[in-house]
Amino acid sequence: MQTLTDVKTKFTKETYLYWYELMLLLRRFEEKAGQLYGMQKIRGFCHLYIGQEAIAAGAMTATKPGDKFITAYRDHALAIAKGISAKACMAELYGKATGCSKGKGGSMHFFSKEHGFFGGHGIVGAQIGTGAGLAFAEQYLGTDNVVLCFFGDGAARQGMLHETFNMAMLWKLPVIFICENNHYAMGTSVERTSNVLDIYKLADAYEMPADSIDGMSCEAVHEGIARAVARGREGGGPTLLEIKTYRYRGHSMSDPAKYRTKEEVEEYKQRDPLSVVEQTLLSNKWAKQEDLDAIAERVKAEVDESVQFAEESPWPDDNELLKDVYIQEDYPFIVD
Ligand SMILES: Cc1ncc(C[n+]2csc(CCOP(=O)(O)OP(=O)(O)O)c2C)c(N)n1
Ligand SMILES: [Mg+2]
Repeated sequence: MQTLTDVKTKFTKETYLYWYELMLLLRRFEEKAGQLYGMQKIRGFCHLYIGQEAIAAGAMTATKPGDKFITAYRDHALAIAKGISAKACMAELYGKATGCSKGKGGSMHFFSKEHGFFGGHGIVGAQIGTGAGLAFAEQYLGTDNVVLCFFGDGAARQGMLHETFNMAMLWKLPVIFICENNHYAMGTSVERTSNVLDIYKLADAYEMPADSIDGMSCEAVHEGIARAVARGREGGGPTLLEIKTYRYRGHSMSDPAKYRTKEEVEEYKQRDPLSVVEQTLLSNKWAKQEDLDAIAERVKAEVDESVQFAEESPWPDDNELLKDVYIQEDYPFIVD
């Protein structure tokens, strides 16, 4: 895969090839995870990102490696995009010791400080406050890194959002709040939870810059995030981006999908970002079908290897149970 420095800022052949391979990997990884869940190789919760991949793709080309990401439980794609290997992610889904959270987090709690990926959070909206905390750390340390703090349309209804928006604006923290509006919180549509249907307008109350973005377009996502990132790096403070997207699959693995029509799902699939980027590559003659087939082969091999790795990896040791789970035995501030 190309390095990100090759594909930044301008939308060139390289940019589209990067987006294509990344989104194909994210989709194939999750399709495989869905199958493995059906085979009970993966247990517990599992929320797929399929359909929302353009957000991960645009976010990656609009940021640099030092920037931090934090998100909710629908976290596989953003974790892989940020550079955690498919192997470490699949092993985490299996609950194996080689997983990115040592097999103790599972699907909802991917984590790698080394890759700047700070979870994976199961409590709806909790990561909004934590994201601002990460941004405070960057500001305090004097870096020019920004934090991309992702959350859903349902999370926008949590009180945490309002407290965090106030403090983030007060302190001009380098955080970009990204509401991935996929139109539903489990089975409840945005229309059924709020009078304000344009979520980005919530920023007005805090005089926070905000934008509404088409989340089925990698270009639009890139441009929107890049603008917010530039402001954040220069000390201009936070931005709220509402990125309108769609998940093709159910909320989690058991979802009868009675709350939406097949036609609605099909309508979004017509604008599938993976197909759009594929068409852009072919119609501009930036890639031939055999080039795309070679990418697909490479991606398939990466996903297959991740499954083999997860299968062959050991379970966590019993004595790992109480490690890394809040405080350590040798935590220096315990007084009894
Ligand atoms: C505080 C809290 N309340 C309720 C839940 C149960 N719950 C899990 S996911 C979810 C829906 C959230 O939807 P949204 O924020 O739109 O994210 P999406 O699943 O669409 O990505 C709810 C209510 C929870 N995990 N945490
Ligand atoms: Mg949602």
